Amino acid sequence: METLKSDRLTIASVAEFARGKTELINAIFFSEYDRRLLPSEAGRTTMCPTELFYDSKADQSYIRLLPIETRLDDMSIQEHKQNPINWNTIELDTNSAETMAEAFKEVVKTKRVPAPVASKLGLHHAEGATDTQMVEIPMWRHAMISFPHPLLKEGLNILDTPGLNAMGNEPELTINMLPSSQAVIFVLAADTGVTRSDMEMWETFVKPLASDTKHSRLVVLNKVDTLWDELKGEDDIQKSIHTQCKSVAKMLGLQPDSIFPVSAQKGLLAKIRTDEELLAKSNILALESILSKEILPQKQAIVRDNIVAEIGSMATESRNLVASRLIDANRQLKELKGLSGKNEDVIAHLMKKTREEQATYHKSVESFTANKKRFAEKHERLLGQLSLTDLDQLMARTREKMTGTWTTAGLKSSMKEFFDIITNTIKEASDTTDQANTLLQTIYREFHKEHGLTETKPKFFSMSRYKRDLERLHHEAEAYRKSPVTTMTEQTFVVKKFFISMVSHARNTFFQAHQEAEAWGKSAMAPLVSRIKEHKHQMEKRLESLRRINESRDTLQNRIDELEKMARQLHKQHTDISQLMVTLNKPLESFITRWNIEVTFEEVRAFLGFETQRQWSDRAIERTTPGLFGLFSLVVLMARALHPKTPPARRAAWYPKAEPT
Ligand SMILES: Nc1nc2c(ncn2[C@@H]2O[C@H](COP(=O)(O)OP(=O)(O)OP(=O)(O)O)[C@@H](O)[C@H]2O)c(=O)[nH]1
Ligand SMILES: [Mg+2]
Repeated sequence: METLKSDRLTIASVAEFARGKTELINAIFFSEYDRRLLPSEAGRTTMCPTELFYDSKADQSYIRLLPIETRLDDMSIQEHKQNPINWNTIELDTNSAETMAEAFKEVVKTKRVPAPVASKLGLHHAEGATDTQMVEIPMWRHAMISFPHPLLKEGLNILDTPGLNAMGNEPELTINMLPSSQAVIFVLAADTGVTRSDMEMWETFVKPLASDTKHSRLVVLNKVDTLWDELKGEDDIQKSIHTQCKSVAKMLGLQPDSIFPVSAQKGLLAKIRTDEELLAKSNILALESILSKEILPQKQAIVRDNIVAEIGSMATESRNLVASRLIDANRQLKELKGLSGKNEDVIAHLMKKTREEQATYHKSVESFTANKKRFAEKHERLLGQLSLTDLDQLMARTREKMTGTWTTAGLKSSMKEFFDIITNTIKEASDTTDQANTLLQTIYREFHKEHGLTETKPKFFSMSRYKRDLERLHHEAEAYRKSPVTTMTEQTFVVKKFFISMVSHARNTFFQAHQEAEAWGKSAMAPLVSRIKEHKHQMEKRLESLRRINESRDTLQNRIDELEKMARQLHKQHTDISQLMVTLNKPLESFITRWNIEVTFEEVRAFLGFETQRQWSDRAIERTTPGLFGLFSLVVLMARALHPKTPPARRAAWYPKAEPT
């Protein structure tokens, strides 16, 4: 839901520390800054989950940092995000890559605190540290970086994560952020091979994501440059890389060709120096191409779903309406054509028949209204069951109990209680949904039977997605409690933190279910209501035209002509809407292939002054346009030859210009 709403796409990189996650992000996404933008160093570098994105609502680029101390309160990161007050904000000067890289260093800052303070924050530190000993902990719990990089502006979100311990420490990462991302890159390093903690990460955090088909999971074997032995021939090097990929694949239970051997560091270097040979050797481009192949269709699907969700039902609705008008017009036509030459009695009889029909119709509308009320009651009940007020009370109680208890057993029992209650509520809501759906089906069926109108299918509501989500959550809570990660840190603290983020995730699920149920209930009857209105209108019109014909015979042919014209128009409308619907459901490929062309048109207008020619004659325009194109291409090629990297921009003192036009 979140993705559909915001049309964002998240790529997350996950791995044990120092495998080169951050370097990979630098190399793939930010090489044009001609330097290492995000801090990447030997040892632990990234200290907290870092999100890179573009916030179009803010007027300034920024880094927002959530202090580590907020771990002591019971708010989830998601909740903190709603409130900028809790964050330290640094304004980001995007004019120079250097100052940006400097500002990013703030994100990886640490501080030294006495061991008990670290414990209290639930952060892992070396066993047996005495109370007076100082330990190093991250300054920040979470970082959000917004700046107008083109990819980020397109809606790409990048999530850089710290190594294993930190992952275990911030359960929201694993409960919310990773499952809601569209692609996860799991990074291993050729110099360390697959260690125990790599395996643990894989098993705990990455492998389970595969059950969700929406995910792309890429496994990267980084730092293959450590295998570039200069005493060996190229073939031998390739062979040893291949062998390592094979053994990695075996350990992870994957096919050998699903492991990507790359060198992020050399890739970044090659891009900065425009060293084609090194770039090819680093294999970064192959990874990029796979990434875009996997990601683009997802982006397309998101956009398409959005469009279809927005106008798909509208189109269906209009098509049905047009179809019913068409049927009615044809019916009237048949009636009227049969009338020519008949006497007044027949017309009077027809009028009587129509009036009777009208009466029966009114009766059935009454029964429909009664049914509609029954449905509204069911819907009301469903909304009550999914009520956030009740849930909020339950959440408050659960949190209170959890905060009060420091024993794992105590936490377990309050968690169990919480899950028992919500499982039951969801079950009840699901029963109500079934009843409401059945009722809806009956109403539609009766309506069709009585009025013989064109088929409109009711839209049913399903709780199954939410049920599944909560089941997954419950399952994860159980698995997490037993996972080895928890034993590494302050057990109760982490378990507590984890459960609290679960509770807020559960709230989110309820919230979405409630919203969807509400919208559904409101629109479920709408097609029938509009059909009734339409039908009423049509019957009145029929009576009206019969009356007019009864009064003076010669309007009959006019009326027939009128109806025929209307039928033709309706038929065309029907075809148009059907075509629109076909287009809507087609992949966006044709649109994407046109993208380059459209961009070229836009740019030649903006920069080369196309369409603003001074000549008057068409032939002169036809001559100069290709001429301009050709000239422009030459200029570009010459500029490229003269300045292979960045062509200098001529600027005036009053007009700072970073790039040439
Ligand atoms: N030789 C070599 N070194 C690399 C490569 N990629 C990254 N490194 C180095 O490995 C070290 C760790 O890289 P990072 O990008 O900080 O690793 P990380 O996975 O983000 O680590 P954390 O942030 O600590 O979780 C740095 O010194 C990088 O320069 C590579 O392809 N080859
Ligand atoms: Mg890092």
